[in-house]
Amino acid sequence: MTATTMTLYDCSTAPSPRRARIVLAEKGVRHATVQVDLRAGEQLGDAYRRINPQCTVPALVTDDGLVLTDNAAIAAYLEARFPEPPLFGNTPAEKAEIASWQWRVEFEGLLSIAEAMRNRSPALAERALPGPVNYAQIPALAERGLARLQRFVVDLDAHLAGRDFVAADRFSIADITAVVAVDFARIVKVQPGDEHANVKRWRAAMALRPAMSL
Ligand SMILES: N[C@@H](CCC(=O)N[C@@H](CS)C(=O)NCC(=O)O)C(=O)O
Repeated sequence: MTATTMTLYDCSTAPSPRRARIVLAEKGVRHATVQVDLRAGEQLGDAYRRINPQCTVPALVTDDGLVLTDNAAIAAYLEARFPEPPLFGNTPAEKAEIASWQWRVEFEGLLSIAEAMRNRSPALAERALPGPVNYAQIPALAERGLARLQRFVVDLDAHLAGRDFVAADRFSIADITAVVAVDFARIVKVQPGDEHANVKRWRAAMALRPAMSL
């Protein structure tokens, strides 16, 4: 474990902070955790707003005084500060392939789940997007999100045929993001089935990494 003190603003049930939790664990970075109660709306309260005006988790307050308010910043910072093990690849070609899949998993996977969930959950009426501004739900977006998500699982399955990792033939940030997306898809009742044997094989292999149980 690296001797340093950082604080992760987390929510144990939410997918976005899980991504940061896994990166911290894979890098072996010791940190404190503060739970933010999203169901109670704590992210919108004054105290948390002072830490992260975007009113989202994760946020990471580093030991050198930075406040990092999204996964992209957190992962980029941790990779630069703690290069081992590399999660963004080593060679230019690896970095490019990992960045490409990271984007695809975010855009086709995570955003589809968010569309499907946030545009139909009664608990999120007026909260169709995270952040300080309220937006009304658009039910058609929930339908589109579900269709996109189902397609994402099919495409991921085809991509993983003959592969052990999402990108560059090595464990990377793209695997972390994909695990979080595939697991959280259950919130809209999408789960890899027998027809997605490659996703299931890859997910079972990922489960051998202790960080993936966080
Ligand atoms: N860009 C952000 C998105 C974070 C995000 O959307 N977090 C959700 C939890 S998964 C959140 O804070 N939601 C608060 C809300 O719905 O009000 C990141 O990935 O770091």
